[in-house]
Amino acid sequence: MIYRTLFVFVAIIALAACQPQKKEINYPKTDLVAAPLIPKPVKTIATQSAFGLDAQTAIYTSTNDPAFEAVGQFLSEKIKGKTGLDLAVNNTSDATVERLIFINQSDSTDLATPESYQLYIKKDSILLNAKTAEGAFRGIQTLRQLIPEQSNDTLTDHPLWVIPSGKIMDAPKYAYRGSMLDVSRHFFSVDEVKKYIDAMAYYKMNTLHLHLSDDQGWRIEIKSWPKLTEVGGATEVGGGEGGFYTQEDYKDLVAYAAKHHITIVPEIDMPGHTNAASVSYPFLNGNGKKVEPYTGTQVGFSTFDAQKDTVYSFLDDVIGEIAAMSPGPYFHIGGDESHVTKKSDYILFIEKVEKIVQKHGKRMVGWNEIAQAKIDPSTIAQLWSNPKDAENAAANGSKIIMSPAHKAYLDMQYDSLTKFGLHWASYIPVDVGYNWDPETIVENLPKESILGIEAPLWSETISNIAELEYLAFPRLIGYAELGWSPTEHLNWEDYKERLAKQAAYLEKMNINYYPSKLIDWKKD
Ligand code: TNX
Repeated sequence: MIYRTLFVFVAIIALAACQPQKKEINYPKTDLVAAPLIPKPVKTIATQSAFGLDAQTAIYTSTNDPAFEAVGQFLSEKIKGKTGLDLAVNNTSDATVERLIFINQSDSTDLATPESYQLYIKKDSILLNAKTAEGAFRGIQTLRQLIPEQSNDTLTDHPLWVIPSGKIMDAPKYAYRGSMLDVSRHFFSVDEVKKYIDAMAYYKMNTLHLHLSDDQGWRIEIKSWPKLTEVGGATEVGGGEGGFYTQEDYKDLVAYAAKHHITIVPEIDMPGHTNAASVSYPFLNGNGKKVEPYTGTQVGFSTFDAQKDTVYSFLDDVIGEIAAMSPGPYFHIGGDESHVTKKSDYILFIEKVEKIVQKHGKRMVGWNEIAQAKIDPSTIAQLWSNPKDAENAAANGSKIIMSPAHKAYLDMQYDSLTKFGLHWASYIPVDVGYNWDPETIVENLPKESILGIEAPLWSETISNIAELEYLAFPRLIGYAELGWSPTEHLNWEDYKERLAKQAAYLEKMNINYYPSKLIDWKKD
């Protein structure tokens, strides 16, 4: 099969080379190494020539895996959006084709991870090698970023987009590169989350954690417990109307994320942060008080009753329904700030819920507090506050997701003048968000224990997409680079020049970014 694909590739190149009408184009000198790519690739070699993208360019992919064809289609759509060119995918009968982009499934041992890719850009062809469609998808983001905003109309008699030639060998540092949206404190619609996914994918992030429940709102329809959304979904911080995803909405989001090779990690926060669930079904409540809807921003006052069997049957249904709609490997159980749960109850609860998550075929993830319980080594702890918890979890064999609040929380204000956001952990200007090393943030953490990094965006202070984007951008782009690029490439001075050049993309995407004065933004 591979040989057949390669044969098709070679044959097409030969065919293209024989085209009588083909004219040599005198490309200007280019420098692939200087391209403002984010995340910065592992290895880049420039060959100073160029590939001219124009209407005579076609896209071909390996056809043995339909997912590769889908990556080709995705690239074609994005090229159309950026340049207006409508490039055919796998149409071998077009005789006008002069240049090719070939997305090739390769079993080369140089492709060490599923997301690794190699990009060879020459005058007449671009070859993208990847072992998996996921790797190919990461590779085409690099290609998208290399296409200039403006065409060059002086080289030929028609518009042509000049892509610098050379070689890129690339692979991620961490397998998990994510962000979290808190859709509970304020609800965000399916389309708003999709827009966030678009930007995450462009910067090669691969995981979106959705914080689907909290004291102020329950956001995911559970068919066996309908009041969760009927009652618990109708509130949010500040008294707004809330909202929730139907199961169809959620599946739509999961599918959209999958098309972008992004995994959704659903979170139902418990045993604390559960007021909205307990308002819907008061038997769940374990704090001994009458439950009322809550639209404030305090934390730590609610808890499930860890002693009741019915609580666990309820959770079996909830986790089961969500797990069945979530193809990713993870289920996040929260576990943070359970200040009114007795410690022994907390431990009992985490250990019981871990079994339920595993029964439904998922790997449990929880905020660092879960390390107080005897968790399974397959369970993942997400560091946000206490480094000791991360150390303990790692010593027990667990992997750690790094989200230290003082470095990685997107809801921290940039400075004291930022209109939205909080500053309980720190102010996080754009450079501070970029300048930290996930490997040294916890003293005694072996680097093999780090699964990756995640930038959470809590939504107590933001109630619409413009506010959400103002906090997330441009810092999210820095976290994407921290999660992907090798440590030796991480350099603020170099990064800020590349970040400056993201303005054109952010503006085209209509993303409301914070125009930090640390950056000399370049809009074209
Ligand atoms: C702490 S981080 C929380 C959230 C808040 C956030 C605000 C974590 C696991 N818990 O409940 O929204 O701070 O920054």
